[in-house]
Amino acid sequence: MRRLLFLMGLMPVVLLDPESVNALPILGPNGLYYEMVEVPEKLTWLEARAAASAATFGGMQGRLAEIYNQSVQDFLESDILPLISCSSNLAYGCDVWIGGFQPAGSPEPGGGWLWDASGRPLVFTNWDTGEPNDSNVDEDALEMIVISDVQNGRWNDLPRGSVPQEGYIIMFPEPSIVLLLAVGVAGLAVARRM
Ligand SMILES: [Ca+2]
Ligand SMILES: [Ca+2]
Repeated sequence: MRRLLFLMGLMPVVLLDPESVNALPILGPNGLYYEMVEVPEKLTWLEARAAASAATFGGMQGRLAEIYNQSVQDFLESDILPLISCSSNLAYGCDVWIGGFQPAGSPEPGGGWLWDASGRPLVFTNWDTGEPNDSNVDEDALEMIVISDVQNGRWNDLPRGSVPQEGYIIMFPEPSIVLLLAVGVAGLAVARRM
């Protein structure tokens, strides 16, 4: 019974959008968990951001996924992207939101891009050919192209509050908690040496 309760505590909880289809979070190469959420009726980046921030897993709060290096990009392509069925849009494939955005006033189309939860700049990028292009005017949010010929996992800029897409990727825990843990571990290491 105690084991069952423990396992129930690790089940992901998403408070918004009961129509979504949640895959189980999977541990990535950087020690964070990533979860694919498919939303057949589609949602905007702002809606995905709110849903990811309301999701919890094992007591950890989620945020839209952030990708700092190639190993996480490779992991998402091999382990997370295959978990979306794209059943609502098989003819054209489907795309998912991740946590990058471009603050107002940034040089277009490529300037100023940040990760939303951590505030870190996009150093590693995986833009699709010709992207970012700001083509719809105010394409200031980041998405991954999941199924579209050979474009699996490439990045594209789209508007934040329109042009809804078929899903989003959550990361657990949110980066501010990771930072606190890292500072705590570093503090312990220093304290032990003293
Ligand atoms: Ca833009
Ligand atoms: Ca674009």
